[in-house]
Amino acid sequence: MSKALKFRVVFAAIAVCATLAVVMPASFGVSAESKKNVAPIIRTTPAAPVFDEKERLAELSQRRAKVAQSIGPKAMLIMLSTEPRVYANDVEYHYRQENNLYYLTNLKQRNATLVVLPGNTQTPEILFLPRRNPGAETWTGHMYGAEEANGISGVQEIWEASEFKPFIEAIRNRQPYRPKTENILMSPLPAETQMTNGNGFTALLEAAGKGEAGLYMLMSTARDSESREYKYEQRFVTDWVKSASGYSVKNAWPIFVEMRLRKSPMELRILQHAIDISTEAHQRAWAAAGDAKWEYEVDAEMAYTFKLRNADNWGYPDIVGCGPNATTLHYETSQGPVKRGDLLLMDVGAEYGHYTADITRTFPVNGKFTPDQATVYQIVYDAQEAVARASKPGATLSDVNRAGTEVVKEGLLKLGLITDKNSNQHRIWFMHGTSHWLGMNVHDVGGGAKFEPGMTFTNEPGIYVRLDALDYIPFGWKPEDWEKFKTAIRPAFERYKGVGVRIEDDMLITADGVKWMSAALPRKISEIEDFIAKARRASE
Ligand SMILES: [Mn+2]
Repeated sequence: MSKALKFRVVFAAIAVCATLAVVMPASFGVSAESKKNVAPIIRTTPAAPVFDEKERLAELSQRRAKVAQSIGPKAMLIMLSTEPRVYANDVEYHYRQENNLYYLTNLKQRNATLVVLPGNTQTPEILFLPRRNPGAETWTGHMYGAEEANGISGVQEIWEASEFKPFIEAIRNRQPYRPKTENILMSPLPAETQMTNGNGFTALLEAAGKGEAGLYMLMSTARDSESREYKYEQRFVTDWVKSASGYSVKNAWPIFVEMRLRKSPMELRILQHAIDISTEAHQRAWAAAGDAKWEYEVDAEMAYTFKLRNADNWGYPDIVGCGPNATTLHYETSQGPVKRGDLLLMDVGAEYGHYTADITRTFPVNGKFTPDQATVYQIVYDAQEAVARASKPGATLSDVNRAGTEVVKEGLLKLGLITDKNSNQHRIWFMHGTSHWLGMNVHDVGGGAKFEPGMTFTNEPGIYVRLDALDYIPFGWKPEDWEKFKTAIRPAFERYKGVGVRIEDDMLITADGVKWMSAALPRKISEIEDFIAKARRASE
C-alpha cells in the first residue's frame, strides 16, 4: 500500500517537473537524462518495440481463432474486463486490463466485453463497448470509439455495452439476438440485416436444445474458494447456472494456459523491453546506492527509471532490502538503513505492454564483496549456472529446480549451515524453488509443462541466513534433532547470519538450450564490482 502511495508521489513530482519544462522551456528544457549525469557505463534502454500493424492484428486474430477452435461451434466464450480496484474510498489503482482479454484484443479500457461464438456464421466475435461519453471523458479520460476499438483489436462486430444484458438473456432463452440499429456501433453486416434464420445462432442454440452447449469463462482454479481475480466471472456463472439450461459451464483457463505458455516473437520483444527497462533501473540503483542512507532512496531510482522509460508500472511491488532485510523474501517496506558493509538485495521488475520482468541482484553497498559475502554469493551463482545447464526443450521446472537446489545443498554443507545433504535441512536457508513461469503475470500460467522453445521462466536460487532462523523449531523437526542441528551449525550461523543473497534472471527456452534475457545486467562478482566502481567514479 505504501508503495502505491509512494508511486503516486513520485509520479506527481515528475508531472510537476514536466509541466514546468513546458511552461519554461528555456530554463527547464533539459532532458532528465543529461540533468542526472548518468555514467556512460549504464545501459540506456533501447527504443520500445514497434510492430507492423497488419502483423499485430493478424496475431490477435490468430489467437482468437485458436480459442474458437478450442471451444468449438457448440460453445460460447465470455471475457469480462477487470473491475477497477479500489485503493481507498473513491480512489482507484490505475486500471489494468484482465490479461486474457488483453491477450485477445489489446484493449485496455474498462467495461469492454468480448464474446466468441465459433459456431455463429454471421457474428463469430462480438465486442460490447460503452458508447463514448464526453461528460465521462472530461473526468476520466479518453474512451474508445468503435473505429478505434476495431483498429486496436481487429474485432469487427461492436455493440453498445448495454446490449450485453439483453443478448445474454436471449441466449439463455435459446433465442437469437441482434440489437436495434442505433446500438450497433460497427458491423460488416448490412444495416438492414434482419433476425431471420437465427442470424447465425443456430449451431449454439440447437446444441443448447440438446443439452450439449458450453459456456466458457475464466474461473478460479482453486475449488471451493472465491477467486481473488475472477469474482465477477464467478457471479456471472452462478447466475447462469440458476437460470439457464442446456449449457454446461467450462473453465476457459486451460485454453489460455496452453497458449500463453508459448510466447510469440512479438510477445518476446515486449517482454525483452520490460527486461531492458528493468536492467537500466537496476544499474542506476547500483550507482545511486553508494550515497544512499535509506533503502527508499535506492528504490526511488527504480521508480524514476520506470517512469522515465514509460513502463506501465512495476510487475510486482519492489523488494529492496539491505543487510538482514535481504533475508525476508517479500520485504516491501524499503524503509531500513543502507549500511556500507552490507549486501543490498533488489528484486525489481518493470511491466511493459502487460508483460513483466522479474530480476534480482544482490550487491555490496560499498562496491566490494567481503570474502564471506562472496562465498555465499558464489554458491547462488553456481546454482543459477546449474539451472541454466538443465534448461532445454523437454525438461521441466522441477528438473531445473532439482539441479539448482543440489548446488545450493552442496554449498550449504561446505559452509557448515547444514549437516546432511540428503535431508530437507537446506529448506531453512533456501525456502523457495529456483523457477516459475514468467509472462503477463510475474508468476505466470504453465504448471508442470515440458519446456519448448518460446517458453519463459525465472532462474532464482537464493540463500537467506535469517537472524531469527534458530529461534523457532521448523515444522516437522523433532526437538532433540533440532537441538543437535543447532549446536552443529552454530559457528557457521554466527559467521553468516544476516546475509541474504538471491540472483534472479529471466530465461527463454530456445531450440537447443536457453537464452538469458537479462544477460545485460552484470552478474559475476568481478563484473558487479567493476561496474559499480566505474558507475560511481563517473558520477563523482
Ligand atoms: Mn521471481
